[in-house]
Amino acid sequence: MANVVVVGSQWGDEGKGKIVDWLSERANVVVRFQGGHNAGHTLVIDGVTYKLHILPSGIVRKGTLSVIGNGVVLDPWNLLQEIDNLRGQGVEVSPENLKVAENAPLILPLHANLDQAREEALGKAKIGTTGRGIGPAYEDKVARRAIRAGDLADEDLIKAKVEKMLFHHNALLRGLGQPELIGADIVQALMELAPKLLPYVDTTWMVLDEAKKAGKRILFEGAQGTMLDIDHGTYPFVTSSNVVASQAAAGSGMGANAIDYVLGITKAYTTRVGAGPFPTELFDDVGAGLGKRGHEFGTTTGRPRRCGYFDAVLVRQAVKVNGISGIALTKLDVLDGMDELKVCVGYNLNGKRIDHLPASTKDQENVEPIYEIMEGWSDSTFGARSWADLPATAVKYVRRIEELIEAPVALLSTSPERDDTILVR
Ligand code: 2SA
Ligand code: MG
Repeated sequence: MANVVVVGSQWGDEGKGKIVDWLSERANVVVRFQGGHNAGHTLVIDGVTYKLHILPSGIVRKGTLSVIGNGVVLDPWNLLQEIDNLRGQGVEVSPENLKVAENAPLILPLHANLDQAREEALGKAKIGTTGRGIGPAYEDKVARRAIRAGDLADEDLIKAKVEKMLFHHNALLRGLGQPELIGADIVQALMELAPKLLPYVDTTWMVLDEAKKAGKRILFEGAQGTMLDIDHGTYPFVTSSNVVASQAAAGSGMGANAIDYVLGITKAYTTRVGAGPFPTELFDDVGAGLGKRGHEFGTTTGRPRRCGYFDAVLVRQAVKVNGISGIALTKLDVLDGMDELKVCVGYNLNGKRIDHLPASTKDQENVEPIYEIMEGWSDSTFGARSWADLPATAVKYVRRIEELIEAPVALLSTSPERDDTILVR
């Protein structure tokens, strides 16, 4: 495999961290191309757990270059903290193995404050964001007033940009009856930060072009999942970036032809954190059992995840909008011991059968899943390392999923340990 994009095919938390880590062993460069520290990728290596939020997963491997691309919104204070934490765990991080795009917009404290204040004001109608300031930072990027990593080299520019940014944000604060922000304070905080961040800042599209020319293998590490994509997800209950595979090109400054393979990470059942439609959600003991056995708590916020049956309609849609070449199926072992399994194969909407998730929020809330019932298995699949180790009914489940989603299972993962990865094809 040459250059691979890894994307989540559901609502995030599909187990991308482990697969990305497994793939990063075979890559020379790992690139984050969207999102920010709302991602939470857990890596377990030789029994040591690393929790990454903004750093690309390649960072824990010697000799691998990690790139934070222009498509990311970067909280620089959080980045420096994460670097410190990793160093505390004995991981080397330096401008040699970490590069930050000069054109990556920064998340400032005002963005996180706004994110949280808005969620609070929305009350029951809230999105359930991670509160990290992701949405407001992307808003400022699109509104052309963002401060970008490379700007930190120029104090005069920072002063002008902060003023422009506050022209907007202070008007908002005034409207809410809240105290206005003082530009000089923000400028000072950014200037104190500058010497710490700037050593990592680079023209990353060029770095990546050089890597490509040198025949290096590049891994694009997606965060969140397709149903959280700003265009293709369950809008407005989505994150504020494009998370689909094509964003790997735009969000890193590489051409679309840099992508050789799109790997969709897919959990053997479905979970979601935060609010929004979830057709196969379970509110019974079966759902609670999935959450318990699957340790379904968010890496970033620790929130319990909502759980439900596998939704093949939704994943098939993800296969199409990403151009998924094959999937990595994760957490099959969580289904061990269930007598029967249900797989959603279509929806009923107002008395009509449909085979895709409609775009309207109202329709998304009203679709009723049509289930196919499959036999479960009692044997353990946990830690299985070969296809032959799997119970026949588990194999049947996997094969049926492949058929329904119109994509092959390229990898099967049966535990958080890296070595328990079954290469199917
Ligand atoms: P935000 O903070 O503006 O991005 O929140 C908007 C919605 O997006 C959801 N969201 C997520 N849902 C699941 N996982 C997320 N991150 C993963 C983690 C990382 C991953 O483990 O924490 O799998 O890549 C994530 N980030 C945002 C959020 O719940 C809101 O519904
Ligand atoms: Mg996660």
